Amino acid sequence: MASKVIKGGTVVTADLTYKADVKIEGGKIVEIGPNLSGDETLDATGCYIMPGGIDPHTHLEMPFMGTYSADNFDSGTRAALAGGTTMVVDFALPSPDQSLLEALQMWDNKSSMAHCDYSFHMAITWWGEKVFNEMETIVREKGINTFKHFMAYKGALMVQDDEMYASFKRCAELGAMPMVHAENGDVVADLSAQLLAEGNNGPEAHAYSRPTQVEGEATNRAIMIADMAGVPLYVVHTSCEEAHEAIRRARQAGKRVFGEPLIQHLTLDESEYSNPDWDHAARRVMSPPFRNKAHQDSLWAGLAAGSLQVVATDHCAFTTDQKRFGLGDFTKIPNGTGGLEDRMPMLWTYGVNTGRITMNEFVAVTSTNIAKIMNMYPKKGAMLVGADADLVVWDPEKTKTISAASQQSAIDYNVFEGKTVKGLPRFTLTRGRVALVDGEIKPQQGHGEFVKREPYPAVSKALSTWKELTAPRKVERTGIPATGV
Ligand code: DUC
Ligand code: ZN
Ligand code: ZN
Ligand code: ZN
Repeated sequence: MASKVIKGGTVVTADLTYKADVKIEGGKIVEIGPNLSGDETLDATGCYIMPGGIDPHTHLEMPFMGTYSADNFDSGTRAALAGGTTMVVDFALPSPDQSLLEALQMWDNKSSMAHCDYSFHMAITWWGEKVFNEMETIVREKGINTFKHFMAYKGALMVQDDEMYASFKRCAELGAMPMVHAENGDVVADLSAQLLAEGNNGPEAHAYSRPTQVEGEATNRAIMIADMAGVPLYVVHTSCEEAHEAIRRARQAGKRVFGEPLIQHLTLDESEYSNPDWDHAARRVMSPPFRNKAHQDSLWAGLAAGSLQVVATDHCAFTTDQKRFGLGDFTKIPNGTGGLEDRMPMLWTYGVNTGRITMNEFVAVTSTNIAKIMNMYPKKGAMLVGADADLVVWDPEKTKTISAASQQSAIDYNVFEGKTVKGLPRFTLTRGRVALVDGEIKPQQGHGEFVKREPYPAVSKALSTWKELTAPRKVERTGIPATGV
């Protein structure tokens, strides 16, 4: 088998920085040490050799708000590799009443185009005996151990508290982890209607309809429900201090709760929505919306302190034409922004180069922590012999100005347009295959493989049946006081 050696660089892991070469064979790391040789050499002089990024939160070719997100597993995973990300975890999203297994089949079909490895979370978009039963197959046979719940998008994806509690309990039995999109969907619906009635229909009203209290309340509610169900909880796109505070408090009390800021919320703020150009503002409409600087500071502090563990993108890209579905009514602007290609360079530029986080913390929050939380470590996220050779050779001196004109994503703009980043991949390797050389993508559709993720041993409980779950609990009393005398 032909071998490769990445030579002359500095290895950076979540906890160590040291000079070493890295040897790869059969798609795996086979040796790490000084003076290695192999059939092919990749020059890493002046570079850092790090585990490739993992984006735990993408929506590729997802049916949503009357359309499909514009990046599919082809353009989406090319974008990932161009920015040093070597794996994505995408959300399989059943439509109302669609079975989980049918939705999974759709995602299986779409993902055959992937250029890098991928896994899935399963969304719980409705609740019933069929979903309850299928969850077992999803976890035990399909290798998916995370279930997403939308607390917003009333009338579409939103689940009620009783459904969420039942689903969380089912997760506990199966050794799976629930995830939540934490926004109070009832309040959002009410505020949206009020804003529209007042004639406030532009993209800025999207942000007014989703204040930080909406997110703080839902985050806290989900944490308490998870605690009662006896499961850990993963809170996606944590964007504000109120939500961060709830996560911090829970962790301090010994609850296993994880928080995931997005690179967009860390680096872009609410002033984007007051741009006089409708397209500019609408292109940045996502949920939760961008916040003010004080909330950004809270998120950065959380990454440094460890109260927030992960940086993701929620990559859900729509073209300008798609965004214009919401001209005259902000509630019809498809929610979502891109970021897959820019997450790592933006986080390096605004995090490492500014001293907010260290290089080792960068590896932790873009890769290693994610692999551990999603139960795929050390196959992924590790610089260890035997781990998959998903690697990035990072040139800290390389710069570029982000522009839609040169991106892999299929959309016609970039929310980071014009920002100059310093720190970019020289090489990106996916299971030993070189997929990026100095900014040039070497695509191979279908190279990506599905990564199975096992249940979490820490939470498995005895399985119940639907009947047991729904049966009222009754106490047999021996003493009943007499009445009427
Ligand atoms: N938020 C978005 O902005 N897009 C996709 C789904 C979501 O929760
Ligand atoms: Zn969401
Ligand atoms: Zn603009
Ligand atoms: Zn999302």
